[in-house]
Amino acid sequence: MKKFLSIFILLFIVGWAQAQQRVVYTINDGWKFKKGSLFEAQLTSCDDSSWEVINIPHTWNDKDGDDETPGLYRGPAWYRKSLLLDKSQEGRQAVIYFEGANREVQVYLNGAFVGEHKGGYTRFCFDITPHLRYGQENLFAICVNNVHNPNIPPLSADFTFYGGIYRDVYLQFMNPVHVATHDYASCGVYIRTPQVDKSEATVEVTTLLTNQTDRAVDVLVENVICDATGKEVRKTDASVRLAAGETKTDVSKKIKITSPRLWDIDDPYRYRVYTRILDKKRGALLDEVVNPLGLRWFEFDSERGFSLNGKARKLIGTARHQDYFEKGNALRDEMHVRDVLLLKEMGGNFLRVSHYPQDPVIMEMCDKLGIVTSVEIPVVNAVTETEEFLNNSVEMAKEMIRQDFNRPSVMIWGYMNEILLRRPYTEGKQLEDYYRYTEKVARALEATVRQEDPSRYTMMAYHNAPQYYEDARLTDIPMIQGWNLYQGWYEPDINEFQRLLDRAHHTYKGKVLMVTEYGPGVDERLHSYQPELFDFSQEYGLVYHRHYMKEMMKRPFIAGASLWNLNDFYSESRIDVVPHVNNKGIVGLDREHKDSYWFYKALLTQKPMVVIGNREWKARGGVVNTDNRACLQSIPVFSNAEEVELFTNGQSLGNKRLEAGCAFFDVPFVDGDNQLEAVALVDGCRVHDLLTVRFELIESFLKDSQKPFTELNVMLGSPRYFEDREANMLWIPEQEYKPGSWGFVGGTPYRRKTGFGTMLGSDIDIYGTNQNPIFQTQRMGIKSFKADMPDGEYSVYLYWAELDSDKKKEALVYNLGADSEQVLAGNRSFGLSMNGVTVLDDLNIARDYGYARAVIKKFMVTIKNGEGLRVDFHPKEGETLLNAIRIYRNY
Ligand code: GCB
Repeated sequence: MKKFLSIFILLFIVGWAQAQQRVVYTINDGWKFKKGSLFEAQLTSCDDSSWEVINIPHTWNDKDGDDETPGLYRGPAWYRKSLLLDKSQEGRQAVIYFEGANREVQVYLNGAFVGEHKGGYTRFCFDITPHLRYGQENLFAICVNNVHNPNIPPLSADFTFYGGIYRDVYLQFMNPVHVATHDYASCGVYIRTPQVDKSEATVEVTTLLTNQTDRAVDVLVENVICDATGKEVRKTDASVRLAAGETKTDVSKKIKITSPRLWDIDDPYRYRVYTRILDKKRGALLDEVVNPLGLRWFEFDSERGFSLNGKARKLIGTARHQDYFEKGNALRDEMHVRDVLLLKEMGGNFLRVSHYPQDPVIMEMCDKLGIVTSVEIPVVNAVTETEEFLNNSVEMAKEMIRQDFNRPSVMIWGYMNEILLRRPYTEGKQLEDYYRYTEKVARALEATVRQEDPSRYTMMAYHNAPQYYEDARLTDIPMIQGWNLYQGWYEPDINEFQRLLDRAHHTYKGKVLMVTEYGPGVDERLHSYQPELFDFSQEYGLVYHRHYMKEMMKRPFIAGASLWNLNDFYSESRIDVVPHVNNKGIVGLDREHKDSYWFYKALLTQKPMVVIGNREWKARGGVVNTDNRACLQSIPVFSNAEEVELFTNGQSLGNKRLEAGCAFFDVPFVDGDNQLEAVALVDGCRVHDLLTVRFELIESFLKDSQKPFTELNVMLGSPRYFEDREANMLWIPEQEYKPGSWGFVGGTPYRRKTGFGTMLGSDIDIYGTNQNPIFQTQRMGIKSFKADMPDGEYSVYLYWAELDSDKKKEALVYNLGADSEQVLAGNRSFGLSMNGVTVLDDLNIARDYGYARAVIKKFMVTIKNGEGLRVDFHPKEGETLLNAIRIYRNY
């Protein structure tokens, strides 16, 4: 009987205690959604039966902005959800909590206004206790607006401003006496570690307590530090009296932990701090909040760089945008998690969480995996000279800091990125005033950050216009200068990069320097054996990254670097090879690994590895260029070994020494499957990698081939290979015609003029296709294209786009210094004949199809009498042109 009684008492206590725990769950699913500013959509009477049904995370812009319907919807939209809440939580404090919604939000519950929030990247929450009806349906109606608001940063940026509730939404229920949730949506607990070393750490916990009842309560505030296994290590408690309705701060006694296990990059050990509020008299648990505790000390030094727990570490990692292929920014937690895992697997130890605070799971993962972070607010490109802009920016900084205050991974708070990139004035008093206001915002933000959190460093990221920043007096304000550098991309001379680093080191004595951005655009589908600036090839990507890494590693004063960017991301205003996408990721929008990812992995990871590059080049091929009917093409192999051996179809191609993680092998590819195997020895551990490359051998002489002619796809004016992944077909570079073979006669490749010379092809968006690279290069003034293929029935496709407009293209602001100067097109017209027969007399692409539109004409051609194909171009006005040709044998 006694036993039963004690079990009963125990069950009662456990049950009762559990009832007092916070209840937190998402309400993401099955919302009604409609765009527009809808009249009285907050009222129950509004009929939403015809609205779309969506799940959160959600953005309404994920499908916007293709060629035919350019632009993206920026305006208001409504979300509605009717939710029956049972009575289990009745009498408790109820909160609706948003992890992020872009960018102005108003929340209504059962018709009543609950609250509003400005800013698209920080978390926010509202007390909904007075409006909830338990045991009944409750109507949540949320208006979200992503329209431009000059007082809410960012004003402009190289990323898409997706509208929507794009991160999780929760309901939270708690005892009316609880750890406060209303302090900028923080967790209400702030953990400080004023002193940490190997032998001892001091911890101090500040808790914001609130009593939402109408009577005074006496509570006990407990902070229990547990180790990673959950074992209690230290505990403090204090009695606090809270008057009715009072919110009060409790600062714990200093808690000492001897011989602490430190949080480090290689051993990110986390203690846990349980902050509990107990009813003083009855001992009942009223509320409990748990936080990670990482014990570490760190320093940034202007000469020696970064050190963690007394050990010098170079921070090398990436920046990251929260995008995914065709999903915009509305990602599931698991997809965020995957990105941090990618960074860790690569051996990265630093994440620039840019250009805005991101999903809490990102921060959680960085804590867990030992990745040092810098987090920043999205004050990007420009400021508005208003108090409201300044105040909103300061509020965002407070939100960011309080929300991620307890993260051991966070070591830097950032607050401005390239703030003078889009100066609205270029000279005179207006510019001077603008500079003074920008300085005022910077100083206010710096002061806010330092006051909120003196334990971390502050950072601002500049673009390569130091004079602007000096004139605006911004170079001295933050503790760390971050430089976003693109020499060898937006600027021609890659060697200017290291000169700039040395200049900055010399000029800004005493300032900590980081390279907060650097990176070339790389389209996974493009390859080139003559890589050059702005060609978007995987190969130029490697040239660029190898150069930057070599120079940064040589310089201890560079505390760290975050390459731009972990992943490709959407940017509405950007036109490169993939319209509206910034291709500077080392993984693609779908997380496909580009060669540069493997390069970093080989350089950074400690785990033995070898990887054959060009892994994703599935439609691969090339023209026979050896005596024994093979095509010699270079392949990169990445490894952290000293040497690597590569085999092709069982034959060794010999050993090569790896230089900074890479070795290049000339592989004689044969037609069909080629089995490649790379073998290396790393610290006594044998690693190997296998890759089967299906290769399409293209005959040099088309008639007497051992392989009957089937097709030929050639891009004119281009040394690049392009994979059309939709059709699994390969485009190869042009060549000059030789009898028996194929190629162009006459003309020159199109190169656009830029501020510092000419560049391959065009960088404009081509309408009506998503195969931009085929249309962005061309041969101007071409006389003929000849192919000596056997007799038969063929489809011959000719590809064109008019790249020269008579309107000067608006320079893309991110093409820093590389603005195209468009030549006036005039009225280009030419005739076309095939094997002497005129097929077109007056082809004027601009007149008939418009500027920058993909034009493909398919001609049915019979080749007979062994004469091969000859396409002749007859100029009438201006120069002739051809972008690409596809010859396909029907029979
Ligand atoms: C920058 C910006 C970043 C851009 C990047 C680029 O300097 O800070 O937002 O995306 O350049 O790719 O041009």
